[in-house]
Amino acid sequence: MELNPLFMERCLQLARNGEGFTKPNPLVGAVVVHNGKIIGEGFHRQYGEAHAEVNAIASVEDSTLLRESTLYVSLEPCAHHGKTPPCAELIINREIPRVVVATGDPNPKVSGKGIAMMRESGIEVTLGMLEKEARELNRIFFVNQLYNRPYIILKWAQSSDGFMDYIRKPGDGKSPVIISNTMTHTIVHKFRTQVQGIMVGTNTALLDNPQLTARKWFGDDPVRVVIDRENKIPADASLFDGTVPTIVFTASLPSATAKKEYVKYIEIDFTGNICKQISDRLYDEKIYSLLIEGGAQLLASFIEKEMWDEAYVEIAEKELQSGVEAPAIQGDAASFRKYPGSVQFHLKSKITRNFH
Ligand code: AOF
Ligand code: ZN
Repeated sequence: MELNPLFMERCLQLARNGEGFTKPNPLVGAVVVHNGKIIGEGFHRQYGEAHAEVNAIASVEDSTLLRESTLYVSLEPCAHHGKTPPCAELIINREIPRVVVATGDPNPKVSGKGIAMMRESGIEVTLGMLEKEARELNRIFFVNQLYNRPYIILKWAQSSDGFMDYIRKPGDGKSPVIISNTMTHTIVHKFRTQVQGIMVGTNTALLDNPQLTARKWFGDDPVRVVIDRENKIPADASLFDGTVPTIVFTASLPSATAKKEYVKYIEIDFTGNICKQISDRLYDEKIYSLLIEGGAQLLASFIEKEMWDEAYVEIAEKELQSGVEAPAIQGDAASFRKYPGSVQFHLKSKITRNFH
């Protein structure tokens, strides 16, 4: 029986339909192939709901054909009783004779056990088809499972000559330079739905009074995270409006009366490595992916500590000639996307690196 990578490509395509909804669980797609034709498809739609394999198997109209079919799936079928029963067990019970898997599951509860269970039952298992693509798709999940830390994405927009904004001070009434256009702005909101946390530094919170919500896309808003060493962000700031939970990293907890509803205060030691403390504490809070949107100083700290996985840098064609310098990143742009219809701006996306 010849195996066809196009079927695995279809799995990855299906998996992407879950983008924004499965976090912190992986994006997974599966297809059932009979005599070279797809007779069933499924993907993981929503955190806590049925896994891809379950949906694909359930979608097959004539279930007797399962005994002569091949199941393609983009992640090793699970072997554990989690929110759902083990998929490897389902595959065995439905007597599917062949399974093709893109990549092993890094989750220690599964890791190799799903493959072993199926092989022990006599199923012919092929592992590693489009493995690189499948791991790339679930890079957040892999980093979480392998290194027990959040996946960190840096994001900023800059002029062609490397400035993020004019120099502004709280209270001086100057508006920020608008670098993003409508399209890239919307894309950023889409990114926001794909992460669990979004962070800015104190200056950005004071100067821009951001909401940090994904209101221009559909999906969940990430938890907002802000650094406020001296608790000087005012109570009426948008970050404290209660529409979305907010975490504040501070040097000392505010008095009970100054504490705001919907806000969780976490004390850290500002004389130490704050990036590491933030990463560790957010992971404890089950925030497994973090988008850092500025300002320059906070981004530079994470770059300096080499604590980032990916950077989205939007580069405008116009020059500013002076202002707040954008952080400098050593490394290559893995790809460079120019959006059609975007006359002035490029989104240089994305620079990736290995950080363990
Ligand atoms: C998913 N969707 O399609 C597959 C997953 O808590 P549970 O029961 O949903 O189990 C989550 C784990 O199951 C997850 O960490 C991963 O190891 C494995 N596979 N998860 O959410 C899927 N195939
Ligand atoms: Zn499963």
